[in-house]
Amino acid sequence: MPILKPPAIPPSEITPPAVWARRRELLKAALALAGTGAGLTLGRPLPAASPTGAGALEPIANVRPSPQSTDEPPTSRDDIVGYNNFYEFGTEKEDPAATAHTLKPRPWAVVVDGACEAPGQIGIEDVLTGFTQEERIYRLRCVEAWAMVVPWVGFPLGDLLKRFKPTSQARYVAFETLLDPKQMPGQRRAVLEWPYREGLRIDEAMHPLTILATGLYGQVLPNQNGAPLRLVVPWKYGFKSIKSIVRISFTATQPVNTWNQMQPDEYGFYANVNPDVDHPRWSQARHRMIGDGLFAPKRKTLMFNGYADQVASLYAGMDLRQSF
Ligand SMILES: Nc1nc2c(c(=O)[nH]1)N[C@H]1C(S)=C(S)[C@@H](COP(=O)(O)O)O[C@H]1N2
Ligand SMILES: [Mo]
Repeated sequence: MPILKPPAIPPSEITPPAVWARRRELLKAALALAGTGAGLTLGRPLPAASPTGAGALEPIANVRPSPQSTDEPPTSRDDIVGYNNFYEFGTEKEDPAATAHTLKPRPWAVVVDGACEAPGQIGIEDVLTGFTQEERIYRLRCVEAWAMVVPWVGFPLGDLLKRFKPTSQARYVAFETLLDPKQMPGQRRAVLEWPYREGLRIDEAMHPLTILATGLYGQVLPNQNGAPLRLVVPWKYGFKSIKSIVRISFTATQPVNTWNQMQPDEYGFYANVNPDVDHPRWSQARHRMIGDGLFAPKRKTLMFNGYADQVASLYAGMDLRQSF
């Protein structure tokens, strides 16, 4: 059934970072005030957000630190689990934390098919126990001006892909999020073409920096961050990091990716963080870290999000203005 294209909604600043920061600061100020008076009922700090499953999330055993990590200080967990982009649970940054409790991340299986010798599926328990879980502290940068440093738990995507024996026909890898409007009420509205889809070229998918994340801050992923399994590609904009994956397919041709399908002139297939290629409606040369104060200066955005030494060679000979 054809879906009527709604007016363009970018994966955007419906709640801009500055407004979010201001809300948090007001909340802190209100709490401080309550603390000074006889604020008996408000003596206990209120959570800044109410992250789904906070406090009840399983720790991941035997996580080893990864040498691939940045040494930048991680963003606070409250911000990572309270300020999200996950249109299956609403278009505002605070919606997923409030509503993603309807997602059931267990049991869960991921189908792997397409151009490979051993297609099949793998359950989330086998994903958690079958691969060496590493803590990798990566920066996630959105197309708009916000970024976070996240201590992900995960493992290289390539480790999983190899088990399914891709053939020489496998030039790309396509990913799909769960399609289930009961669990994902945002899918009842045609704000995007569901299910959410993403793709990588095979060499990008096999690059050791590309991970499947199973957790953050030492625990399994909260629903709003893409439970039970999501992609993280640290040198690309956040929209490549598809959440709650149910299908991975090896393909011969470049797969569809949702934001490119919606707005091809604004969101390319490659989506490499590139300060020299502006989004048509804003500059991408600078960004703000979530958690920096309201008046902190924006930071200069680095080519490939600071991972140029590791990944620039993947794009040798390509015109990155053309392939943005
Ligand atoms: N299925 C799905 N995956 C998604 C999105 C989405 O709306 N649906 N949003 C993307 C965008 S634009 C960003 S910036 C990141 C946000 O990840 P975070 O909420 O863990 O910070 O998820 C990406 N993955
Ligand atoms: Mo994003």
